[in-house]
Amino acid sequence: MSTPVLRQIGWDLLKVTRGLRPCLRHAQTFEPLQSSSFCARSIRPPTAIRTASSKAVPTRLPNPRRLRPLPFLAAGGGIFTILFASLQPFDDPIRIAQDAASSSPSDSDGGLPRYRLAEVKQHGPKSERPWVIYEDKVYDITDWVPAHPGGEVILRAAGGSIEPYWDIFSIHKSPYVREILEQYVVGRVHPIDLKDGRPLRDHIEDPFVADPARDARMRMLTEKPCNAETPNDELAKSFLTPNEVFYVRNHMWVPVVDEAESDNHNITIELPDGESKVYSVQDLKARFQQHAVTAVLQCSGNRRNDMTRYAQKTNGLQWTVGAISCAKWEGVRLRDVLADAGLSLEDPGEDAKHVQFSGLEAYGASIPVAAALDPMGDVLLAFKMNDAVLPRDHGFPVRVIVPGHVAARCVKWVNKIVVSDEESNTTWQRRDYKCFGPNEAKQDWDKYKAIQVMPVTSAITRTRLKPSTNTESDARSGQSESAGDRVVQIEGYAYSGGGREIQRVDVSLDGGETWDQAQLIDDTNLERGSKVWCWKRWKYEVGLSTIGANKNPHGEAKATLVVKATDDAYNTQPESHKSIYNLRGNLATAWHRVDFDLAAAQHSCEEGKDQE
Ligand SMILES: Nc1nc2c(c(=O)[nH]1)N[C@H]1C(S)=C(S)[C@@H](COP(=O)(O)O)O[C@H]1N2
Ligand SMILES: [Mo]
Repeated sequence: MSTPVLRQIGWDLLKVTRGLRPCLRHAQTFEPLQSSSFCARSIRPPTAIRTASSKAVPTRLPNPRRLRPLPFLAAGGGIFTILFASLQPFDDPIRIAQDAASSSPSDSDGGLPRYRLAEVKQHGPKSERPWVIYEDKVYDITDWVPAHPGGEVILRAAGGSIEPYWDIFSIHKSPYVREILEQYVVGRVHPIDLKDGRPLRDHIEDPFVADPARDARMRMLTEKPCNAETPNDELAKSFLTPNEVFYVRNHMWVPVVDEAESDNHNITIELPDGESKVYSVQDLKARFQQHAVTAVLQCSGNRRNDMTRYAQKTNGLQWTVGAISCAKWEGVRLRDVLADAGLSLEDPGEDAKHVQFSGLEAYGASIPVAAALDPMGDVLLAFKMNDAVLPRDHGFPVRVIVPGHVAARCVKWVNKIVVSDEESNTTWQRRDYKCFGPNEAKQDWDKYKAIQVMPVTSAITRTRLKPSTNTESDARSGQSESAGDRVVQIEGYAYSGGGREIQRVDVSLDGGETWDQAQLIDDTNLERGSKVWCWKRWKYEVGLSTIGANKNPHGEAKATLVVKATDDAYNTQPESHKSIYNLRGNLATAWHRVDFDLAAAQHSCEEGKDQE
C-alpha cells in the first residue's frame, strides 16, 4: 500500500490497529450485496437471566481516556468503508472460550454488564456517548469517532446494531477491526432482547426506511441500497431521460434533508492552505451565476452483464444497458465557487492537484484539479435536474456533475469539497473504479489510475417491427402483409466521454461480418454546455427479409445484430469483451450484440401484431 493511502487513513488508526495493513491489502470489493451473506453464529443462550434493571450501571468504569468530548468531525468515507468492509463475523477463539466458560450472564465475560436495547438506544448519534451493537456486544464508540477521518459515519448506527450497515458492503473477513472494537466494549445485550445471539430483528433500525419510492418501470437490481437501471423502452425513447426513470446507483441509503431546511444545507470548502469556507445552498444560488448543462451520467459498470456473458464472471452489479441516462442539470460552476473560496484559478499552486467531494452518507470521490477548473469543463454543483428540483435519489439538495467523466465522480448530497494534493481516500476512488488487464487476477491497486473520462460505447436498446402504414385496416381485417415487406426498427444510443461527439454508428445484421451506418438523431437543439456531453440516439431500419437472409451459421432462425460507435477522436469500441476483461467488469464497452429472433418476428407478423 502506498504511503499516501496510509497517510490518509490516519496514523492514529494505524497505531491502534496494528494488523490493519494486511486487511486493507486483501480487501477486494465493496459492492453492495445482493443479499445478506451474514451467517448467524449461534451463541449458547445463558442459563439464567438477570432481572432487567431500568438503569444498568456498568460494573467497570469506562477508561478515562475515552472521556474526551467530541471534537469536530471530519468528513470522508475511508475508514467507514474499511471498518464495515472488515467487520465480518469470524470465529473468535477467545470469545468462544468465554462463552463456553460462562454459566450465568452476570459473571460471564469478565463481568460485562447487560444492557436492554432501550438503554442502548439512548446512546444515539446525538448523545454524549454514542454506542453501537455488534452481534450481542455493546461498544462505546465515543473515542473511535474523532480519531478517524470519516469515522462519524458510524454514528448513523449509534443507539442500535451496526449489522445492517455492513450488510451494505461486501464481505471481507478480518479479525483486526474486531480487535480494535474490543477495546471499546462496554457490555452485552440483555438476553431478553436477543434471539439466536443477535438483537431482536424489529429492534434493528433499517437504514433504508426513509428511502424514496421508486417508479415501477425501473429495472431493480438491488433495493437496499437502491440500484436500478433505466428500462430499455425508456432509454432511446427521449433524449432527456425523465427523472422518474433515470438510473439510480446508490452505495448506501438516501440521506434525509428536510425540504424546508434544504437552503440551509451547507457545503464546506477546504483549500490546500487549510483555509475553509462554508456555503449554504442559499448562498450558492444567490451569489453565483447559474448554468444549464446537458450531460449523460454513466456508471462504469454499465453493460457489465455483457462482459460476464461473453468473457467470464465479473464482480459487481450485473447492469445491462441501462446504467446510463441523460439530463439537463442546472446549478453553479464549481470553478466559480472555488475561486470565491480563495483558490487562484490561474495558479492554484503545487498542492492543488485533486478536488475531493464527500456526500452526506459517506460516499466520496475526486477529480483532477484541471478538470474542476477547466472553463470548458462545465463542472457543476447542481440543484436542478430536467427543470425540476433535484430528486432525492439523485442528490437532493445538491450534487456534483462532472460532464464526460464516470458518474462515480458526480457525488450526490455533497457536503464537503477539499482541494488537496491527494485523491479522495475512499475505496471508490482508489480501488473500485480501475481496469486491470484480462490476465491480471491480482489487482495491484496503485498500479493504474482511477477511471475519469469515459471511453466510447453504444447499445441497442430496442428492436421492433415498425407499424406498417395500413396497420389499422390489417388489424380490422385480420390480415397482414407478407413478412418480407415488414420493416424492423433498431434503436439505441452511443456515447463517448470527454466531450467527444459521436461521429458514426455502425450496425451489422450478421454478427459483425458486414456493416452499414445508422441514422443519427439530431437532438442538438437540446444540447447545452461547452462541449458535447450527451449521447447520440440512433436508429436503423431494415426489411425483415434482409435480416432473414442472415440466419446464423447453425441455420437457426436467429440473427445477431451488432452495434459499435466511433467518436470524433476516432476512438472506437473493441470487438470482444474477452480482450478487455477485468474482474470488476468495469468499462464493458465491446461491440453490443443482440440476438434477433426471426421466427418470433415472423410469427408476430402473421398475427398482425407489432413486436415491442
Ligand atoms: N453520495 C453519493 N454519490 C454518488 C454515489 C453514491 O452512492 N453516493 N454513487 C455514484 C455512482 S457509482 C454513480 S454511477 C452515480 C449515479 O448517479 P444517479 O444515481 O443519479 O444515476 O452517482 C455517484 N455519486
Ligand atoms: Mo457507478
